[in-house]
Amino acid sequence: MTSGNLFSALRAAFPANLEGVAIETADTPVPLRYTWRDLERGTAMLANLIGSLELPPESRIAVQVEKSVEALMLYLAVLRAGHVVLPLNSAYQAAEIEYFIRNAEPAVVVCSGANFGWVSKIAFLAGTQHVYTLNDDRSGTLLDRAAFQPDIHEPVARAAGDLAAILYTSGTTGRSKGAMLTHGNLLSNARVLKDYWGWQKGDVLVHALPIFHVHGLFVASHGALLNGSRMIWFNRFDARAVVARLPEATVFMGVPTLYVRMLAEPGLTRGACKSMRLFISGSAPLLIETFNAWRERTGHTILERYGMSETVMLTSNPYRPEGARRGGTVGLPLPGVGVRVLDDKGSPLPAGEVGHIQVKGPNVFKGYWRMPEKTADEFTTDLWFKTGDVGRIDEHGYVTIVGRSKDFIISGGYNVYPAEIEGVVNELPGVAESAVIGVPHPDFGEAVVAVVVPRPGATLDGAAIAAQLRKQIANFKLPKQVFVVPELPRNSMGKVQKNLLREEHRGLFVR
Ligand code: MLC
Ligand code: AMP
Repeated sequence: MTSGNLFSALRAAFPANLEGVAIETADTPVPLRYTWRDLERGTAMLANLIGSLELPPESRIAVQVEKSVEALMLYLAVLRAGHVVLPLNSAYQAAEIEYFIRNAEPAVVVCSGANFGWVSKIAFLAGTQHVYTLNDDRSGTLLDRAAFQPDIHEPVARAAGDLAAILYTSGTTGRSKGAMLTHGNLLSNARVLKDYWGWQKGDVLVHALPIFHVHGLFVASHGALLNGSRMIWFNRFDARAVVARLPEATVFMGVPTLYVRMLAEPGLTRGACKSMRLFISGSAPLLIETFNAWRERTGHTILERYGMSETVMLTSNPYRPEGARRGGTVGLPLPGVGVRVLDDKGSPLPAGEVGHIQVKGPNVFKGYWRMPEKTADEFTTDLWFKTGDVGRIDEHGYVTIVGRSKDFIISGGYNVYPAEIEGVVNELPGVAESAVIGVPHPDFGEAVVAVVVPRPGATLDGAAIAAQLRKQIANFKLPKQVFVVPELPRNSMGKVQKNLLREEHRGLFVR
């Protein structure tokens, strides 16, 4: 039987002799070079360690660690061992982690050594049997244990419909939902992108994105691995250092903030980009100013694409001809992906009209983990997934995203849900109510801002609120500014008018 295990497909693309460098680190104290054989052996040893735990099929393995090549190997090893990876943003704080662990009930949790105290307490209380540590300097109990394992391992057979990963995405109401992605979802998408973006022999990817979300973990890593391509690997994004390595590379992927920061580097020149074949942007809207400035400076046209945790990649601007890449649009539906735009009543709209974007395809997830009602709500009766994005498709098939029907902010490529932050703020002593909004920001695209109303008789201080929130939520969700006001603007129905607040504060960070 041919296994549908995603790992096996990626492994099949490694060079036959396993020689040559697969990944070279760019920001470790000394450069580390991992050969294809190192990836093969390292993932085998980790998969054997996981196998030795004799976990039930499709056990969840939650991972909250700093980025490293070993963290990527752990992801691959979980696939190889036939279990389900649960990648978690390293910025999440205790309350956030507790929710994910209680909800997903992972059999294994891997965290950084620095967080072992509080993470292991949460995990053991939630019934997790095994907690390991993994640090970005190759230390920790995970690798210590794996070192005793054999370096040969037969990938566990998986069907295309079996779970490979659960990615938590927040909702406008209630808590985060775990989007269940299958081996087939991820592999079909990776294969389509390999072809669509013209991955070729000799490609070298600069990998500078975090590996706990779709963009860095799936789109970037799978792209390089499925093409047997070398990666220049950054554990942290540093614009100057990345620009310095472009002359050795051919492909780069980033969220718009990365492009904005690289444009601020004088070293970003046509010469520095001479070997580059493709610059890809996604996860948040790329401003047309950035698109144009990049073309002017480097001679390259950024290819913008659109995707989601629930669906991996949906649309992309064309690879060829380069002139067909249209700034301000997210391009055309990828082969095999259906994209349609509907009005509020659910009727299809003609080309050019703005409505709700719905999608269908082999890339679309299996549903939300243990939330059948939420899953049912997000699909139409004819099984199209409601993205929550609002946009239009022009007569040539190009999709433009103009807004979101869900209330969320995208800050530096990370989604922030106002309802979640408001929930935390409203619990603080002296707070009557709050409204969290996104306003334009030159670096992060949008920045989080909170407007807070005190209870009668209470005195609140914006800076003190921000300091308190820092202990409770991931740093990228923190309001960059907190305003204390006597009341929130409301319409005649009593609904908070966030549009007025956004208008009032839209000049806070930009002119
Ligand atoms: C960091 N900070 C942020 C932030 N990232 N604030 C708002 N939004 C963000 N995204 C703040 C920190 O809280 C901290 O504040 C200060 O910036 C410095 O922290 P840092 O960790 O040193 O920041 P830096 O390394 O500069 O990170 C910025 C960044 C990072 C842009 C490199 O956010 C990033 O890697 N973003 C990529 C996100 C991504 O991969 N998204 C893909 C999702 S997948 P303080 O106050 O503590 O100093 C998806 C689907 C799809 O959406 O289509 O791809
Ligand atoms: P996430 O749930 O973190 O995967 O974020 C997915 C959301 O990011 C989508 O629903 C879009 O709103 C947004 N997104 C992704 N790519 C783009 C893009 N190129 N332009 C605008 N928004 C995007």
